[in-house]
This record gives sequence, structure tokens and C-alpha cells, in this order.
Amino acid sequence: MERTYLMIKPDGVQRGIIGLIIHRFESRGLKLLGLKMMQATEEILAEHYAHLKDKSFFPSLLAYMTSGPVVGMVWEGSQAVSVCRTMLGPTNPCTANPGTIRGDFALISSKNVIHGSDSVENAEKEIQLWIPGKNAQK
Ligand code: IDP
Ligand code: MG
Repeated sequence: MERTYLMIKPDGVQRGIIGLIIHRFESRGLKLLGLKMMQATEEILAEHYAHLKDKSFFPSLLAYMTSGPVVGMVWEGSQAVSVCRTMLGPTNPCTANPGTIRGDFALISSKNVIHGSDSVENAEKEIQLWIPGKNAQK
């Protein structure tokens, strides 16, 4: 069993598709271990997106991610990290297949609806960063 950190971004929350997104992961057979709606701060985003801090789009990424609440979630299942990344689709929704979340609900990278951890190691770091209490379950 593996855990991953998924986060519905402000555009997903504003468009009212939280339930649709959660339904996909539940239908797939993953287990929702925790969920938290919150306002992301620039401090937490600077850590979460540290690998992008030198990119030209970083300031607009911060503005987007703080434009409204996000929904952070911990999901568990067999190969949860890679299974969820496949269900999300690639970063650029233009290249995402229909049937993926980004392929069905998004069109541009700067508003791509959902985040998903890219490795088991990063998943544990992100869970600790966003929903600290969830570590106690491990
Ligand atoms: P990921 O979310 O698919 O893992 P990352 O490369 O980790 O992709 O980038 C994190 C987030 O930064 C993306 O989901 C997207 O919101 C934003 N982003 C990445 N590349 C671009 C870009 O070229 N333009 C605008 N935003 C981008
Ligand atoms: Mg990433």
C-alpha cells in the first residue's frame, strides 16, 4: 500500500467539481484517508513548488494557487502515486487524453485543476507539509 497527496487547485474548487474529482478516485478503488480545505500561503507554496522557483511563471503560479481555497487530500492504494498521476494526465492539459482529469476538465497548464505527488518520497513530504496530522497514521 502506498499513499499520495492530491490537491484540488483553486480553479477546481471555484468550478464546483470537488465531488466529481473525489468520485473518480473512490470509483477506482483508492481510499480517502484525509481531506482539508484551506487557503494556501505563499510560504507553504514556496516549499511545495521549490523545484519551480526560478521559472518565469512562478509568480503567476503563486497568484493562481492563492486565488481561492484548495482541497488537500491523502489517498491510499496499490501504487497510489503512479495510478493517480495517470488519472490526472500530464501537466499541460492540451496534451492530456480524454478520460484523465486534466483531459476532461482543463485546457491550459496555468489552470490545470489538480496536483498529484510525483514520487513516494515527495508524497510523504507533501503530506507532512500540508496535512501534518496524517503522518500519525503511518
Ligand atoms: P505537475 O503539476 O504535473 O507535477 P510541475 O512541473 O510539478 O507539474 O509543475 C507544477 C505546476 O506548475 C503545474 O501543475 C502547473 O500548475 C504549473 N506549471 C508548470 N509548468 C507551467 C507552465 O509552463 N506555465 C504555467 N504554469 C505551469
Ligand atoms: Mg509536480
